Amino acid sequence: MDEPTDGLANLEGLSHIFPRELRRFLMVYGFAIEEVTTKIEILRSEYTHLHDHNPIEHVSTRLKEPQGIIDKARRQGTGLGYEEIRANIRDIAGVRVTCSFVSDVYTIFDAFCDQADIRVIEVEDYIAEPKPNGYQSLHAIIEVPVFLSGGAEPVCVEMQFRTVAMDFWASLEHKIYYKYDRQVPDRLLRELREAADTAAALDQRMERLHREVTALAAEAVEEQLG
Ligand code: 0O2
Repeated sequence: MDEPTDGLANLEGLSHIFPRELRRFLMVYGFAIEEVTTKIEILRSEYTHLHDHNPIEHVSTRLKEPQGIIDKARRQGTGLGYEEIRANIRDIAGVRVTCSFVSDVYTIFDAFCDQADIRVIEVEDYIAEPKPNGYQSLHAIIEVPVFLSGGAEPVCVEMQFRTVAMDFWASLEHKIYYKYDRQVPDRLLRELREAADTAAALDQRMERLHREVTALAAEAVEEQLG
């Protein structure tokens, strides 16, 4: 039988062993990801069936590795006990929702956060106020109940809502950042900032086109009916 551990303290370099307590700790975050993705999938289906428009391009999820949790706890000066980690590291479970248009980002975000069992803990709107490097996304830390045999456990999930253009920019920026070991030359930083502005302009343009096409299609239907 697995030995109980004193939180993650004795796991450095041993994260492949995964004692039972750690497996249970991570399992609950995995269930929270499942709860959240089910909610998002239901919203996607509802919009597709009732509004003839699929606002969600794709959904991706990630569960932080034990070593990543330990590294973050050390950076934050958080102790390595499970309770401290649970209380202070709120991005162990992450769900990213990539939408077609900026309006879809807010529509899905509102529909998700308005659900009775979702508690919104913190929202950071990097679309309204992009980061200095140009990064855009709508971030939220939420709590969702996970129903286990012993009762419901509220679990934190970091949610990111963004458009395809924002996602494209962020994934390239992330690669460049790591390629240069976080010391990106000034010229590239300037270009990345400009590329973020281009992506935002593309988002605006595509949204306008989408509205025009939708209006034209509605007119065509009205003409046929009337
Ligand atoms: P991963 O593997 O994606 O989780 P913190 O995460 O707590 O250290 P903070 O300031 O509380 O930092 O969170 P913030 O700024 O909301 O960022 C959390 C996540 O957003 C990051 O997770 C990235 O996924 C994404 N993100 C934030 N800023 C940028 C950025 O400038 N460029 C890119 N490409 N992504 C960004 P992690 O921790 O980096 O990794």
